[in-house]
Amino acid sequence: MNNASTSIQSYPFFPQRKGVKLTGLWDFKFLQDIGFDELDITTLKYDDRMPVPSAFDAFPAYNGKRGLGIYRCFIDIPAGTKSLLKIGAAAMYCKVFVDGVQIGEHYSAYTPFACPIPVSEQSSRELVIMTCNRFDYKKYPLQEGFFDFYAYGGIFREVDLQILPAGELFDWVAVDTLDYRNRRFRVCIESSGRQNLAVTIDGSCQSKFQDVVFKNGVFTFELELPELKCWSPECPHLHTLTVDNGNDACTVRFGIRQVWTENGQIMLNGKPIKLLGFCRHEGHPQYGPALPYQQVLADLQLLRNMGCNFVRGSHYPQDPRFLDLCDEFGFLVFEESMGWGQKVRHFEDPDFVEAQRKQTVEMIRASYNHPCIIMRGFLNEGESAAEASRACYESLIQLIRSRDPFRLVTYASNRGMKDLFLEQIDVICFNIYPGWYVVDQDEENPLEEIEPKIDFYLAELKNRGLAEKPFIISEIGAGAIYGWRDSICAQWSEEYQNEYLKIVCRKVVEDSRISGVALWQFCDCRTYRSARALVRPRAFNNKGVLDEYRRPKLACESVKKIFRGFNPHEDQ
Ligand code: ADA
Repeated sequence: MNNASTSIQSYPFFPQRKGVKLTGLWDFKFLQDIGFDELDITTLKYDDRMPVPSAFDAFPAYNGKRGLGIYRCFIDIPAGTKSLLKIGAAAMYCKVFVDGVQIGEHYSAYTPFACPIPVSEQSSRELVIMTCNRFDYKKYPLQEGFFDFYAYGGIFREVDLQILPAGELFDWVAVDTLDYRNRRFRVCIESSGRQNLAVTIDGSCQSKFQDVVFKNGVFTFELELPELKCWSPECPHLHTLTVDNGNDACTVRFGIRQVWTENGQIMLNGKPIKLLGFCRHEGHPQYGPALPYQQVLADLQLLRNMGCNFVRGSHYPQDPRFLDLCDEFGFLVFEESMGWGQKVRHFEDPDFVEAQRKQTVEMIRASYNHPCIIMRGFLNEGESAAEASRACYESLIQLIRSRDPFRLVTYASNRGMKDLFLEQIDVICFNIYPGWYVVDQDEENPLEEIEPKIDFYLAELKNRGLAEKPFIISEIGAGAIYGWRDSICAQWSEEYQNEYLKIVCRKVVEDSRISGVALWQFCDCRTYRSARALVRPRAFNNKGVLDEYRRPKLACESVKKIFRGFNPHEDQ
């Protein structure tokens, strides 16, 4: 890790704005029987307290309950001043009220949003965030009960209050590497108006930026600073850029790195990389997805210890604190939007497509400057073998390419060679479970299925003319119940999972046609409360190499040995 780049500040950061993190205990009320649009919050009596951030239904009093989780606190905003509320994630959907008046609503569990707070002559203001964890496709089509991970509710991520200075403000700052060799990069600044800009990189004032263009509320200019260091997994150098108009300022952190594909490989700053890692859900039995910072850090330490350089954030955008740490530790990330096994009926529904597009834009804007993110994906295991899905898939591919042209685009497919849209993406990602979900249930040695199946896909992709695209196994794994040891190495034993993952990991590191793997999965996660759990003992997805408390199963050591033994840059 590169000490010079580490920081306790999270980004973007607005040094001129007075701000408060609204973390801490809020008043709380849970209501099971009342509708999301029926409640009059002005008469509500709060009878409990709940921390922010939190998943309220991870707490014993509300475990497994579905309804409204209403959080309230009082905030101080100087009279007559403009302010902005930034909400990291409020799940599954929410309404925001200040002094009893609705100021915003949001329908996406894991993406951030902002609400301007109306100016008032009163300085003490009542802030209420009403979350709802009830499935309601009409309101919130992005998340449904058939998804194989538990849908929690609450304010999962931090809430920030920013007091805004009068005058022109910065909305968003983006930095893109144009050429890593001479450290040339482009800066785009969304601003509420044209002003003179001062630009600082790593604390030194820059005078060499020229040709500033201001068009449609966006400043654009390029900088070339050969003295800057590049970002890579081995040396994750990070830099800060501050823009200042004398009134407002914004600091972002970025890395100089370029990613592209060439001859079936993923290239990072001109070197081929093999991605070795896991799919990771944000979850813990005690906290749900609102993980304490300590746990986020511990997860990354565990991944690093297993020799991983890659994480797939399944199946929704991950916590920005996690992404900040991935930047600092040098992890490579596949970020994906919320999606799981959606069908043609979804893709034919314009409201669904619109909700997908909206969350995609929110995801991209939130994580744009993280060098760790090298690819973006969407619609995990959607019905990508049907012609009727084409319009939705194409619309999301184009949207990502237009909003984030410097990253790779993909989606995790479980349709194998029947998938219709592989030609349109940069990296082929297949979720496959040979040797676990077997075709022949009488087969006594299902582990023997694994390698031939992977070879089959590689050969078929080549026949289809897709060998030029990097191939990643975006999911593969086997369930193991923690502590269940078995001398005949039967399914659900730690032994079976261990043997399974040894075969997979060896194959991935040895076969140059495979650009990477995201093993399914990092740790066990809570899933269905319905009879769907009949294939999920304990109602957990047990394919973690750690259990839900991060206790290691047998396979951890084997994965570690194989991943750590592999050094992709050894002979270069
Ligand atoms: C799918 C899905 C995962 C998980 C996995 C499994 O591939 O993408 O979320 O459900 O299957 O364990 O079967």
